[in-house]
Amino acid sequence: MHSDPYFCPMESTLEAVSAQDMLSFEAFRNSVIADYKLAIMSREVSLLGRREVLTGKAKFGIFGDGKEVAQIALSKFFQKGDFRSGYYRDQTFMFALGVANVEDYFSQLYSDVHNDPFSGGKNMNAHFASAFVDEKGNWNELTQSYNVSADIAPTAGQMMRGLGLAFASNCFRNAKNKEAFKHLSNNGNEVCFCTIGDASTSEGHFWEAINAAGVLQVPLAVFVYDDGYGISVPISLQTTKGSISEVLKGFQKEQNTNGIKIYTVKGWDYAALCETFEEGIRYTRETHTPVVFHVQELTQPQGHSTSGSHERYKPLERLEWERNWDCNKQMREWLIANELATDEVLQEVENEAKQLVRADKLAAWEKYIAPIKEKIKEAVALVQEGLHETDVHIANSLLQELVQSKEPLKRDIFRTVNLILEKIPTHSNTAAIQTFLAKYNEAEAPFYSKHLYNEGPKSALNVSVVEAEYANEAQTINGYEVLNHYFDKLFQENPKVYAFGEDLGGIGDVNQGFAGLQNKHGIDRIFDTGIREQSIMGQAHGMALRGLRPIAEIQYLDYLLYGLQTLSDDIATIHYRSNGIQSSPVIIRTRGHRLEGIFHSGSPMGVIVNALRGMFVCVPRNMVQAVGMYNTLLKGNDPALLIECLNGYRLKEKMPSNITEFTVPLGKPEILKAGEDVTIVSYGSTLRIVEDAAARLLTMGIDCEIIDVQTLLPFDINHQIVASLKKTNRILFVDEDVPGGASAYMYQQVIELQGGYRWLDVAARTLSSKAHRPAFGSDGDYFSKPNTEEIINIVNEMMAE
Ligand SMILES: Cc1ncc(C[n+]2csc(CCOP(=O)(O)OP(=O)(O)O)c2C)c(N)n1
Ligand SMILES: [Mg+2]
Repeated sequence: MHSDPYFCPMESTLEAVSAQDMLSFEAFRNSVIADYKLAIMSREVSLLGRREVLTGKAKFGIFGDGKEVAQIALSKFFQKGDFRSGYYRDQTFMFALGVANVEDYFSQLYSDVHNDPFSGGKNMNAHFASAFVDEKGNWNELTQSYNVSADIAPTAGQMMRGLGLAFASNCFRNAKNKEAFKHLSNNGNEVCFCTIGDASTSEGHFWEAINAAGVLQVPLAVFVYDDGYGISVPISLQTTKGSISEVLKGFQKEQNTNGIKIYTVKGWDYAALCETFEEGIRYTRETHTPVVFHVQELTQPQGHSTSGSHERYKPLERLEWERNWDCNKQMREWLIANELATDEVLQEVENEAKQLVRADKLAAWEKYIAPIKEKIKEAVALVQEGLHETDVHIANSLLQELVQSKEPLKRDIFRTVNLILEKIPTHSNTAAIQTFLAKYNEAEAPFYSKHLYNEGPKSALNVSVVEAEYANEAQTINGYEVLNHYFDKLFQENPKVYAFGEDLGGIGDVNQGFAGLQNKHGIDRIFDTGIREQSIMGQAHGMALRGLRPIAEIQYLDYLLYGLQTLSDDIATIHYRSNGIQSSPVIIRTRGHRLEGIFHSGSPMGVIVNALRGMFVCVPRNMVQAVGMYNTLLKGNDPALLIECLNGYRLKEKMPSNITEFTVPLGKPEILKAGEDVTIVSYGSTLRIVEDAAARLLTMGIDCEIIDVQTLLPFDINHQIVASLKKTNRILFVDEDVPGGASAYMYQQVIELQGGYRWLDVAARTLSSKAHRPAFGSDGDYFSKPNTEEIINIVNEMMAE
């Protein structure tokens, strides 16, 4: 403890305070008052933000009131190059860093697609992001910026990403070739600041991340904002012993153990917050020991969000306590008690802060609403032009509402104008009005859809095709050996690539793709993890966001469900929800479709293609195709899942000579066997059953065309399958998912999207596994999964129809 009551460590304060100034009491006082002013500004943002929602200018609002002082304190120790993985309460933190300003904040609240710098109007308010990549998809100099990974709403999801962002610092600190990473890291000194609410620590994600951080020893600083509630549910129903710091004690690092360091601090105590954070952040930055700050006694002056009122569930005494222990009120009293400012000075500061916020809020609203009002004027002029006298009343009564609305939406323009055209079908200006609507739609709609995938030079779809080459004496080897040779060469050539997962390091994965490679390329690049799929996904995600190229394993496809939340909510949406300023090119490697029994033979591809829009889903039939897809993916910036066939590791394949260069294009099916009578569409390990059936059908005089779709996302970009259907007029989709799973997805793509229905002579069919999971043993497989006889029967039926 420092004896000087005014002491607040300011080494890394964001305000440029010179060393000399530091010594002066005046400078110290000014900076503390500036902090108070920021706290007041941020509070005003919360108060006005709520009002904007309640008066109809925005749809929903969630604010950071009651957490201002702690965030100002922690932001002092956030350095350039550091990362944040946080949640919706962090507005003051973001204002303090300058990552957000008040105008930006309100632009996002208004879901302004043109001016919300964090998500382009896609994410709810208070979901922040800073740019990690430039427009071409190249990584920025992240050592020079305050880095904020794009927020998600699912509580505790940020823990997974935070673990990964922190873990990347370990990768950089241990990297042999530091020169290659100069723009991404300063020797791994970067800390990841991870904020989370007290109630969200009830999620498994929190515990999985804390345990992994304790094992891995990463520079992760977790701030638990404890305001005693998760919406209406009190901490007594959330946390054992009602205290996260108490219950974490077993994780406490001791001499000669790993673990985490735990701090507790009151969220209204400015001086203690500064001191505690300074010590803890310095410690984790230097030692890479994770730290948890339990920030206690925080409040929610306006309750949880605009969706409700906390008077409904907080006892009167609690509400009274919250008023007295409001951090801004406490800071004000502290300033006066320590003679750092008088009441008059603070009133002036408060007035000025409030005025600034009002002006910026207004500016954001004007920016948002002016172009919409402009369009309304245009629409009104077009409707009134050439309007027949008898129709004036109809048109005006509809236009009036639009013109008088204080918060008109774009959709109101479309609705009103279309209604007018419906009611006045003889309007002489109909053509011009329709052109206006079409153009407006064309201009606006893309803002709501773009950036699901990379579109520019870093799109894997733009990677040029390099055919596999084979030397005359090319070896024929096992599929797993193809992978092993490939990974060996890949790790020699590309220092950004890392691989990890359960049983991947020491034994080189359960099918030996990495056998012997840890010894060769180092335990820092090829390594084992605990059994914790969700945080393996998060680990990969954080590394990828920081410019590395992780290949992370899910040991068997069935266990992807454990990692699905991070994949679906976070990784698959990051490019979209950050409006293209962040990318996470993870490659999730797994193996599946056919092994044994209920939990090792799953092929939940319908779940996957529906959950992972925003990722690529590759389903190669053999390991050479898999390698070609890995090569393609490594050239792009989008995340991908690649499923190797469990029944393919011991099949013999010829080894290409240009193993790290050849590419397999995504979204381009391959015709494995040309035929005239029936098109059979499938992928992955099922193709071997299809090929077996086709050979037997040929002896019966039925000539099948077999198409391997190769990737489910994207799916047959050039519509090659419908071209086959035009020839055969019969089509069967076969896979190992449940009925109505990915086979239904393929059916929809070809029959509806590609217009395949026009070429059908007989009803299109799907053949999948049974609805239950595959039973154990080879007969369990035969009676659960599609088998050769079933395919033969269906095809015969189709031929006879
Ligand atoms: C996975 C998930 N479950 C539920 C919700 C709905 N929800 C949003 S915030 C919240 C309470 C969170 O409380 P806490 O973590 O204490 O944060 P606070 O809002 O109090 O700062 C809940 C239940 C959600 N967003 N995500
Ligand atoms: Mg809470």
